[in-house]
Amino acid sequence: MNSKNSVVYQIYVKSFCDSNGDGIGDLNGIRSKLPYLKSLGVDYIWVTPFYPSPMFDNGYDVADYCAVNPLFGTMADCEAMIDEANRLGIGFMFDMVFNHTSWDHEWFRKALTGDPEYMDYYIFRDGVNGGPPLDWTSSFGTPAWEYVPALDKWYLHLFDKSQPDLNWENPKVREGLKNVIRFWKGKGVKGFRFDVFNLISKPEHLEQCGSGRGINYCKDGPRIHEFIRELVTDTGIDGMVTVGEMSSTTLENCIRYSNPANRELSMCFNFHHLKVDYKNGDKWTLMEPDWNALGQLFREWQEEMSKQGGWSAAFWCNHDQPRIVSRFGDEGAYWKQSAKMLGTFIHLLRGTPYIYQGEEIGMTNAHFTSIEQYNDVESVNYYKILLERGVSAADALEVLRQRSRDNARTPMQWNAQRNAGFTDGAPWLEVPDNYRSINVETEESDPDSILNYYRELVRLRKELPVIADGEIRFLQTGDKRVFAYERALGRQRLTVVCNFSGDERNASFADAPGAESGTVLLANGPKDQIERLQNGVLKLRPYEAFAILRE
Ligand code: TEU
Ligand code: CA
Repeated sequence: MNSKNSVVYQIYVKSFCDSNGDGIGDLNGIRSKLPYLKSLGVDYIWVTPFYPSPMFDNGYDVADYCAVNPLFGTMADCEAMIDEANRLGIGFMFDMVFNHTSWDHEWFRKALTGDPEYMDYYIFRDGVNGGPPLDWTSSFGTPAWEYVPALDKWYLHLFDKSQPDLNWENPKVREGLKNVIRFWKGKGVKGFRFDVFNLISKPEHLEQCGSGRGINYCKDGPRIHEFIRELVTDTGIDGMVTVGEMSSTTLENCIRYSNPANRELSMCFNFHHLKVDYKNGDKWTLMEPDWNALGQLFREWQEEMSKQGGWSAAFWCNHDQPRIVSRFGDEGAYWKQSAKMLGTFIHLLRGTPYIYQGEEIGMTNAHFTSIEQYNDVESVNYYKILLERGVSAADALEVLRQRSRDNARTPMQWNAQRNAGFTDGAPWLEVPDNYRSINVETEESDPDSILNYYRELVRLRKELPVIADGEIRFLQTGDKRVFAYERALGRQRLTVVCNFSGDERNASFADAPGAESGTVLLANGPKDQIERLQNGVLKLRPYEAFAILRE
């Protein structure tokens, strides 16, 4: 597997940098920003899908896995981007959307003609009593089965109806997808991210499943480990960096996916920690974060992964999540402190940290005020669903302001000029109005900026083996909004303390004996923590974060 001191940067291509003024980010735009990414110190770039697509789900509906969408550039642009990054020592990780294709993919087009060979690439079933085979909903709120009158059959789509699910039981599907990996590997790509990967193995007796959200029946299915191992070993990518998006997986499965002995993946994303503010598990009902649950989840997953040889992807943000500073931090009075605190917590964990574009400068949620400003299929669908549930338009908009995926997808804020320097044209999604103060150029010139703090976090992981390789143990702090952990390697100890609140809080050091004999390695404010410690208790500043190192 890749080395444990690596850091990954995620680019949402549509919103990163537009090189030709059409308002849409593109591959040449990415290439032009490689020196910036080099200066951040990242090792890999995960770039979201840029393949031909009708864009119902912004490219996660792939019509051709081995080509470039003209919206984003050409194959020559793509090759130049890969080669340039490789020269700089940065590897690309491409996004493999293998649970489903677009309905424009040639396999599905052939299936729709009734060709039995290609119908078996997908999951077609007969209806029941004139309705779908099962009463399932998709992840985007719509029914999960779509009727095809010409075939008198229904097909499964766990996401949008333009994203029919593939039938992984069919060896031809698996072979076809292996060829996609081989193709990009041949172009010099250094790793892969696999979209909703733990949904690919469907239940053995699909027809007998109950009703509800389809994905709940499909996660970590019966042949999942076999399918992953086969794909990885047959394409020879088991030495490369690979990450599976494993929404709602179990800890036990996560360890199996990522323990090198199983030859499956380098690591997994899971989202349990990003559901602690979902009321009764519903993303669309607002709730304050359950801090106890958040602390407990990190403790359990980090410690067990460490003990049982698993490896985590450590992250707060991606293109599907609201901005973390707006969510678990404070984008107002404590914008800078809280963004740095959240970065500290993730980057000093055991696992590979991911930085989502704009996180490193403390980008916030979009602050949209009208439904017309939203683009995302999920947001648009759920706005309607919320109104149907009787939620007022104002309340529904408030839910979107906090939960919409578009919060993450606003253009990258490069400078204080028009459109934040993202494009010379009209951006496909509006730029938040705070770009005049929150942008790369401004933060480059401020030694105390969030950007420069992230640079330090990345550098420390490379300098200190205790960060990259150490064991982890969570500490009792006596406060549910103060999270602390200790990393250990040989005789070295790194104690990390983070105040996840905008109040002064007391942190007990009883669980970290000897910490006061170390030195403060890093802090998001003055490095005076050891002097302030009294009788093993430290009064923390709002959103304070620091790390103490000792031999
Ligand atoms: O995401 C899957 C996923 O779990 C989330 O999109 C989830 O549906 C959403 O956050 C629920 O609120 C992956 C991609 O990251 C996403 O962009 C795609 O839309 C989705 O798969 C389908 O390919
Ligand atoms: Ca463009």
